[in-house]
Amino acid sequence: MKFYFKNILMKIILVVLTLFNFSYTYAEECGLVVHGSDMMKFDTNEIHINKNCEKFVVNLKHSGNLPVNAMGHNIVFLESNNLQKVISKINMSHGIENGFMPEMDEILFKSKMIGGGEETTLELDPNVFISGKEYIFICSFPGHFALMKGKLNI
Ligand SMILES: [Cu+2]
Repeated sequence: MKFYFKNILMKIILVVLTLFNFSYTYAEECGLVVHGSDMMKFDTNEIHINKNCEKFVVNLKHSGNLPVNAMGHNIVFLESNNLQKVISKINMSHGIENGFMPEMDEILFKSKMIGGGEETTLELDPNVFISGKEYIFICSFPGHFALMKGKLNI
């Protein structure tokens, strides 16, 4: 009888530990905070997207002070092969609310463009990314992609 209770207690402890570990891992891997700065830089050049996540949430924060029309940042996800095509379409005439880009199938996900002190979130569906293909993220403010880009690790 004593052994029986000990066994149950051990099982409960294991379940609690597993649940705690699971939620911790989930929180760690299904979202990420990316900072953009007045120096026209992202604070990361690689984002790991866990395909096991139902959704992946990118929280973009602008840690600078400059306004959106001078140093706006967004985060745009696309296939590496489409980079030239997408950046060739970046133009002030498309407006800040559209990230200075026209509607394009090549743009997989695009956040709002923000200025200093602001933040925005973008939900990605990890299923959109196909293993084996190469993907990148950029800021589509005209001229920023030269410095503000990084790759995805799927
Ligand atoms: Cu930018």
